[in-house]
Amino acid sequence: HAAWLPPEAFRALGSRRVLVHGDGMLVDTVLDEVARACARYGGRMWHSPSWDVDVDLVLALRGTDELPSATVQAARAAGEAALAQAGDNAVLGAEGFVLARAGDVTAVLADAPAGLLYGLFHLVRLGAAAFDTTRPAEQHRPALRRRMLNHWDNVAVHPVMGQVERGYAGGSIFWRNGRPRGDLARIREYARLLAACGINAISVNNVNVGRTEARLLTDRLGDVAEIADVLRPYGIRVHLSVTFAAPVVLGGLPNADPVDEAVRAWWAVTTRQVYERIPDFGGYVVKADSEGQPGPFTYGRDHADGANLLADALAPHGGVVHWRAFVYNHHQDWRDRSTDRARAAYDHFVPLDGRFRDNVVLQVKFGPVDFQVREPVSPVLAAMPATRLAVEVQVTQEYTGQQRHVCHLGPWWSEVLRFAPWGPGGRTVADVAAGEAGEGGGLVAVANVGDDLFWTGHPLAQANLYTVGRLAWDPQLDPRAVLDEWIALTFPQSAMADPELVGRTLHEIMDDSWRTYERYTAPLGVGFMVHPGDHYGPDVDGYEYTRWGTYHFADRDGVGVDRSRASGTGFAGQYPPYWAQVYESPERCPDELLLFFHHVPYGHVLHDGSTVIQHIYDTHFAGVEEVAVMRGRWRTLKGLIDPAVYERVEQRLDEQARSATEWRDQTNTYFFRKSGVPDAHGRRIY
Ligand code: BDP
Repeated sequence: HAAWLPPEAFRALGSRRVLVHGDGMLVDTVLDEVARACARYGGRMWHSPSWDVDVDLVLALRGTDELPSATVQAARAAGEAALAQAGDNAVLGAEGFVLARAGDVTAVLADAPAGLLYGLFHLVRLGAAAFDTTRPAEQHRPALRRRMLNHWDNVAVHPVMGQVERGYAGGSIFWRNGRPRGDLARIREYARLLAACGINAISVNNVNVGRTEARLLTDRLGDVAEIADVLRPYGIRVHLSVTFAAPVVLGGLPNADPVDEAVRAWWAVTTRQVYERIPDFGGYVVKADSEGQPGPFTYGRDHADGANLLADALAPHGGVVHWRAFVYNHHQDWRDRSTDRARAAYDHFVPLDGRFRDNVVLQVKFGPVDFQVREPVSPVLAAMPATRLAVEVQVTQEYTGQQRHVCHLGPWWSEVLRFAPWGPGGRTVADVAAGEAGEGGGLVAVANVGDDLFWTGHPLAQANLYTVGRLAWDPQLDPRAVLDEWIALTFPQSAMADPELVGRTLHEIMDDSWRTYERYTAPLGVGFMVHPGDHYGPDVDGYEYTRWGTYHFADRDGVGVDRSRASGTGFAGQYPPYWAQVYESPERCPDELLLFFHHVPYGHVLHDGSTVIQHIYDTHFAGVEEVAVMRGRWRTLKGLIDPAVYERVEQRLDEQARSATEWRDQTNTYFFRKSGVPDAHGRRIY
C-alpha cells in the first residue's frame, strides 16, 4: 500500500553502523525498523552490546548504564551537553529527543522509548542530512501532548453512511460488515505511518454510535483490545466512542441520568473492565445531544454533568473523556434568525467553564459551524480558560472535495493554529490546545483513510494526514516544509528519475490547492452551498430553506449572514474585543470572511477594490483555470512516478476539473440571475 516510508526512505540510515541502546516495547520497534533498513542497505546494527563497537549512529535511552564504547560515550556526552545548554528547557519528557553529534557519530537520546521512536523517524526524515558533521544539536518535543485521530468508522454498515461515515477511501481498515476486518498487518502498517508523523491516539469507531458499535464497550471489547495490541508498539493509544445511553442500551438500566447512582456504578464497573483488558486505554469520545445522539439533556442535566459522569469513571485509571462541543439545534427554522448555528457551541458550553473535571477534554471544531473551507476560528477557544480544550479539524475531505479534489489543507490548519484569538501578538489557538502547563486537549483530526490501495482514495490526500500529525507535534512548522517532508518520504529521491521535477511539480499543484478550492466553491466565507446529504458538488440553495442552520440569505440586493451585534445574530460579540470589533465592521472584516459576518449589497467594495459580485465571478473563473493548470502540471509527471499513482491522480483531476466547472457555472449563474449585474469582463455566464 503505497504511502510515506517506503523502504527507500531508510537508505541513508540503512547503510550505517547503528547502535540501539535501551529496552522496552517501543525500543523493540526501533530495533525492528533499523534491522530492516540495515539488511536492505548493507549497514549493521547492535543492541546494547557489552563490548566496544565503532558506530556512526547511536539511538539510546538516557539513564541507562554507560556503554563501553568511547565513541558512544562521546556522542552521549554531546547530547547531554546540548541539553544542559538548553537549561530549563532540557526536559525531554515522554516523547522528546535530542539529536547531537560528536565527531563522526550521530546520537539520538531520549528519556523514554517513545522519544527514541520519534527520534528514529526524525532521522529518516532528515536522510543523509542527519549525518552532516556540521549539523548543530537539536531538541524536539511535541508542542501538543494529545495528537489524536477520530475514525468515523462504523462497525456495521450504516444504511446511509456506509462503512465509514464521510469516508472517501473505501471501507474501514478496522471493521467490515459488523465484524473486525481482521487484517492486523494493515493496522500495523497504519500505526507505523501514524507514528512517523507523530499521532499518538486513535478512536476506532464513529461518534454516531449505533447499536453494534455501542457493544465495543462491553461484550465486543475484545475486538478493541486486538486493535490496541497492534497500535501499542507504535506508541498509539486506543480510545472508544461511546453512547451516552450505554447504561440503557447495554446495561438494561431504566435511564442514563448522570446523577443516578446505578448509572454511575454502571459506568465505573464497565470502565474498570475496559482497563482490565486494555491497561493503556485512552478514554472515551462522546457526541451527546447533537444531531440526534442521546445525552444529558434528556434528564434535565447539562453537558458538564454528562462529561463529569464519564470522567469520574475514567479517572481512577488515568483515562480522559473527549466531550465534543459540536452541539446545536438541527431543527431550527430558517425564518427564525434568533437561532444562529454559529453561536450554538459558545452558548451551550461557555457558561459551563470551570465545571468540567480535569480529565475532561472539550473537543471544539476549529470553526463555529462545520469544517467549511473557510470559517472564522471558533470563539469557544478563547472563552473557556478553566477547561481543557482540544481543537478538532477534519482530514477527511467532507466539505473540501471528498478526496476527489486536490485540496491540501496544511496551510489552512496552520492559519487556524497560528490565529491569535485575543488579537495579534497574543496567545494562539495552538497555545490553547497546548494548555498552560502542557495539559491542554491537543489536536484531534477526523481521519481520512480506508482500505483503499492508496489509503486515502486520492493519493495526494495522504499529505493531509501526514501534515495534521506534524502540525500537532509542532504547530509552528511551515506547511510548505511539511509538504516537502511528505514528498521526500513518499517519493524518495533515490527511487525517482527526476526528483527535483517531481518535488517542484507537487508543490505547484498542492501548495495553493486549498485556496483554489475556496475560489471555485462558496465565496467569501459564506459556506455550504453544497449538495444536501452527501455534501459533494454545488447546490447553491440546497440548504437554504432547510432546518440545518446553514444559510447564505442571497436575494436580489445582496448576500451573506448578518452576525453583527448591531443588527444581526450577535455572534461577532462572542469574540474577545479585538476580533469582535474587527468582525463587527463590514469595513474592517477580512474579505475572506465578509459573508460569514455580514449581509452586504453585491456592489460592496472589498479591500482589493473589487465588488462582491465581481469577486464571485472572478474567483470562480480563476479557480477553474487553476485546476486546468494543475492537470497540465500533473501530466508532466507521466512516466516519472509509479504508474498506478499517476493514473489514480489523473482520473481524480479529471473529476476535479468537471466538478470545479460545475461549481463555477452554478454559482456564477445563480448570482448573475439574483443580482442582474453582468460580468465586468464580459465573460459568458449562463
Ligand atoms: C458533520 C458530518 C456528520 C458528522 C458531524 C459530526 O456531516 O456526518 O456526524 O459532522 O461532527 O460535518 O458529528
